Amino acid sequence: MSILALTRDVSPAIARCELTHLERIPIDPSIARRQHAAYERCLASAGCVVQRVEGGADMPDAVFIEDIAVVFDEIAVITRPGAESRREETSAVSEAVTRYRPVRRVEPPGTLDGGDVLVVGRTVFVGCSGRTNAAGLAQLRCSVRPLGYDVREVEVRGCLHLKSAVTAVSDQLLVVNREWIPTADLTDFEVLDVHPQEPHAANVLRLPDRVIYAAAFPRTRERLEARGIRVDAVDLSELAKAEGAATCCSILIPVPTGTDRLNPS
Ligand code: CIR
Repeated sequence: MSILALTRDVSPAIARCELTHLERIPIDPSIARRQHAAYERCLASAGCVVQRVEGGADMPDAVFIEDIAVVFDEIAVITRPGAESRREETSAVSEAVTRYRPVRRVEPPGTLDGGDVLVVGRTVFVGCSGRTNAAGLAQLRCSVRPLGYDVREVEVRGCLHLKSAVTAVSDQLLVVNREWIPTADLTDFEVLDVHPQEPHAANVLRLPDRVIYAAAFPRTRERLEARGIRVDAVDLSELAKAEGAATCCSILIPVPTGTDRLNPS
């Protein structure tokens, strides 16, 4: 198996991104682009095959590709983002994902952002955030319950997405900011708390042998490393001004080795 990592370039218009919990401050697209390229190199050095989805220059948030598709082993679900400004991001991502999975789509009135969906083994946590509504959650459940996934709703408060508050480092261990989600919703899993001075530190991008992690969280990183987890840190500070984090800049798709090129030669 290989892991294909779909990414999307930083738009020159990123400064016009959606913002929910942050004040708008200037974002330098060239710095954001450099950081994004370093993130892609980090994925490649972890063994992922990085493929950029074309287009999106006029879509300020296109780099945050995670929100556009949720990939399972059996199918992919193309979302209907909660922010209307992001809905045109779906067509190119859908075209890329269709090469690797049968696709289902979230239809109106449903809204769902990929950042609100955390898949851990056969458990699917879905955050009810400002971006994901009950209809979106119900549609996702209809798509994956027949495949044997247990879809659990999680209340999200005070942050953008579920994955701002919790991600998985293994099938047993979750990194969590308890201020933003009730841990009672996470039964059956062990919880590692973010450092209190690092509220945004719950977002790790899980790969088979390591996690990719924002360099801004050294204290929580220590906690991860103390658990024996390999952490590859990357500076995502410019993307963080657009409310982006480690998971949101890629869609990971396990594929049989040899089928991991968008344009096989
Ligand atoms: C937005 O508000 O949609 C973007 N500015 C940031 C999206 C970040 N996505 C994610 O964490 N999954």
